[in-house]
Amino acid sequence: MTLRDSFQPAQGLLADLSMLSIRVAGPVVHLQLNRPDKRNAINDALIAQIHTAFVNLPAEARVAVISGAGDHFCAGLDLSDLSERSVAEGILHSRSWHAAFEQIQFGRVPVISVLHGAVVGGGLELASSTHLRVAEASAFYGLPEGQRGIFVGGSGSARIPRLIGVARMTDMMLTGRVLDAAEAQAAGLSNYLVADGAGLDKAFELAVKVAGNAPLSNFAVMQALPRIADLSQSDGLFVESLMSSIAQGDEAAKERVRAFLEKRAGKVAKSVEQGA
Ligand code: 1HE
Repeated sequence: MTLRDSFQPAQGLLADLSMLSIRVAGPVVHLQLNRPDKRNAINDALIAQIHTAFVNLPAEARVAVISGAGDHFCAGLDLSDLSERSVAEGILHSRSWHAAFEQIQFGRVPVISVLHGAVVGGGLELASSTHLRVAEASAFYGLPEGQRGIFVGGSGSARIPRLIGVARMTDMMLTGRVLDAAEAQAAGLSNYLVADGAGLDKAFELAVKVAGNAPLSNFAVMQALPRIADLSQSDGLFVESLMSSIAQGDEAAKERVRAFLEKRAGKVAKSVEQGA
């Protein structure tokens, strides 16, 4: 039985998460945006459900995979919510997206997104808050905020330039340029590019690898790495020295190093796949 066949519905969820489908298989939790009739557009209820789900991941989860039901990953902000908001409500709304996506980037487990079809606006902001992005060939990426007369509000201005640079994001927002899957892979937006329909299996394969790492190594990669990148080199190296010695001091690290020295652990080997 493959991992894909062994997923079971998650038990004991705390809140109404009706717009998400959440299933677990061993250490992997799979969350699916489940609003395909609206192309998984994110309204107030769905952003709250995403936040709640990531705060309350099943205890056994060591890694999460997020994908979208239907033909698209996510059409971004539900535009039918937009027109009635005052400026003050708009700020709080944006902050609610920040809180949800912060929980993804700086939560308990690494998160892998599976991107297909439209990955636009807030959908791209969501994808940018995950740690690894697996794209299918059908994926296309846009920031139609510029055309809709608005601005990114779901952390895109902070996260997307860190992936593809301010210049590319400026182009996407000013001109409405849409990147196809190959362009986005070349730009560094996706980590892996696979055939249509192969994204989930690739993500689950990666999830099993990530879940097999020492928890403190994953913690350091998730929590220390992006923060160090935001520090001066001098401050960053100081934090690195602390983080690396904390990780090394953990019994999991000691056992893994011993395993290599005693020839019980694998060597670093060339990848057979190129870019996949
Ligand atoms: C929506 C939304 C939405 C679809 N809000 N209802 N995002 C956008 O500007 C993207 C707008 N959406 C699209 O460009 C297209 O819908 C797609 C390329 C994503 C998909 O096209 P398609 O042909 O598969 O679907 P569709 O026929 O356009 O849409 C199906 C239904 O979903 C339809 O509703 P229906 O009641 O007529 O069936 C659409 O109205 C609905 N739908 N996308 C509301 N986004 C925190 S700030 C973030 C700011 C942003 O994200 S701005 C970008 C918003």
